[in-house]
Amino acid sequence: MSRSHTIVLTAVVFALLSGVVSVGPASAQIAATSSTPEDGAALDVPVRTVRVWFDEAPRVDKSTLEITAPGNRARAEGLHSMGENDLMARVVGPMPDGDYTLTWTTTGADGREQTGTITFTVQRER
Ligand SMILES: [Cu+2]
Repeated sequence: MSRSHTIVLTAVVFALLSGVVSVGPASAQIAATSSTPEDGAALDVPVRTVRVWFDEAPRVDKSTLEITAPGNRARAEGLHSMGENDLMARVVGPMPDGDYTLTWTTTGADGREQTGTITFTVQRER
């Protein structure tokens, strides 16, 4: 290996190492801990409210809860927190049987936006 190759390689290794160091444990990112409905839930009734809990207080003004599904007309409205490190919204509109995705976006104390999804199924008994 030539000397110039060695210098470039050293610079790359140093950049990688300093990147790892800057992601230190002090800058923990907000993460979801649980939800209603639970991720993967199979429900036999439509959902009236959705709620997601986090490992720290989410900033409601920098958060969204959105329900999506093929042909979906259900919407999450009235986003708020119940003061338990949570986001909550009521569900309005029809929710026919189907596979739904609840997408949350929020920002924690570190100011960095995080997002995640919870999926659930509605299948009424016949
Ligand atoms: Cu509430």
